Amino acid sequence: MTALADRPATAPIIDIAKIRRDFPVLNEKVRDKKLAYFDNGATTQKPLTVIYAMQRFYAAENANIHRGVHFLSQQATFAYERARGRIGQFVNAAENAEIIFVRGTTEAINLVAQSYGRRHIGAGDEIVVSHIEHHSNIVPWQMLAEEKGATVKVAPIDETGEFLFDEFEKLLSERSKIVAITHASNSLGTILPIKEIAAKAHEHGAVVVVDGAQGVPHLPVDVQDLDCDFYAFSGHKIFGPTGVGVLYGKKALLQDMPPWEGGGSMIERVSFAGTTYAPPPMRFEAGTPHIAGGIGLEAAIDYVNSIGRENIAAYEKDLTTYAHEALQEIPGLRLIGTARNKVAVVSFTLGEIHPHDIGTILDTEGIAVRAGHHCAQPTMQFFQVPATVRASLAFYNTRDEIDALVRALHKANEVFQ
Ligand code: C6P
Repeated sequence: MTALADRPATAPIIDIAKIRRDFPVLNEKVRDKKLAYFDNGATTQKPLTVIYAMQRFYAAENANIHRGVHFLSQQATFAYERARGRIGQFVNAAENAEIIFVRGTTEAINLVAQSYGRRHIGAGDEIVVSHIEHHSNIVPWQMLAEEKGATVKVAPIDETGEFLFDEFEKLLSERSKIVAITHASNSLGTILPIKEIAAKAHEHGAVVVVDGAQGVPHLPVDVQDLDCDFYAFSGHKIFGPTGVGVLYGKKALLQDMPPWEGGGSMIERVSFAGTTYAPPPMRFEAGTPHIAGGIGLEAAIDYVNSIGRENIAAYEKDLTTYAHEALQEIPGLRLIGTARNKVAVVSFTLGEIHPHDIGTILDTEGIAVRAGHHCAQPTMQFFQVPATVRASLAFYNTRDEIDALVRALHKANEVFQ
């Protein structure tokens, strides 16, 4: 289709054919066409190792955890806690107790807002977010601010979607108590300089909450190096199951935080005279958790490690550049989000065609994208568009699939001419 297809790959070789065999859904046909799955920002596909790990748990090892003396319960507890440890290593937490299992990024951020936030935020305090946050990293802070009489400040971006560090710095003062910031934007792909943001926020005494939903699937993450106070991510966006996610928190902060949900597992001792709470992480894990989910997430992390996070980042960078260059050839196509440092997210509009119509045409070609506001309405407002088409890539996507996308977009142009 395009001369770009002849461009030599500069990224380190990863064995795409093998990788694609590991993800059965990628070999499905959709609408009688070869599936090209570009909706990885919404959720990623699962490798067989994840599917088998969860199947094995339910078929041979299923039991509740932390409460049984019988063999299966002890095995399940061991597996779940081993998963916690593996996740801790993956993000380089100092201790396993800094890893809290939650349902996903949304729950992780709400946990911080409701527990840390309600204890530490008061009238007149300020919470700083960026203009390109997902609603999950805006609304919990607005709810907290409304309850406490605090204010949410917004760090601006430029017309490429780049985070304006100097402008962010100007917003900070002794009133800043929380900086809640995304590692990478889900609608534009912009990567934010978390380490520098955290250092600056700490100079002003603010704690730093990172929404890592779109960071961890694409970038190596070292929470100690970033020196963030909290880091949240979702299992299903990193090739693991839905319904399980992670909140990393610095131990000293977690120890000082009250529980936000009450129930079994999170207590030390309960009586009608009063209840005492377990230390972290159990203090924040009331009730029976998604045990198979934790085990599946461990398998996903092992899978990602087996490919290598540096290899993934390099391969995806090459593929994203290829996609940008190929898409720019299409008449009327406007890329939304062209920051220098991006994860594999390519957002665009095409002439006056509504993104939903484009999404529908692409679907008839077996191409799965997301068309909409991506739960980032303030970002859409900034670019003065109601919605975009978003192709969010993963390491199993290929240049051939990008070529198929380009062909389908030419077709959309013809249909709507
Ligand atoms: N973004 C997307 O299509 P949950 O739903 O809790 O797993 O993740 C929420 C979330 C938080 N932050 C960012 C940056 C995200 O991208 C998401 C989820 C999906 O972009 C669904 S809206």
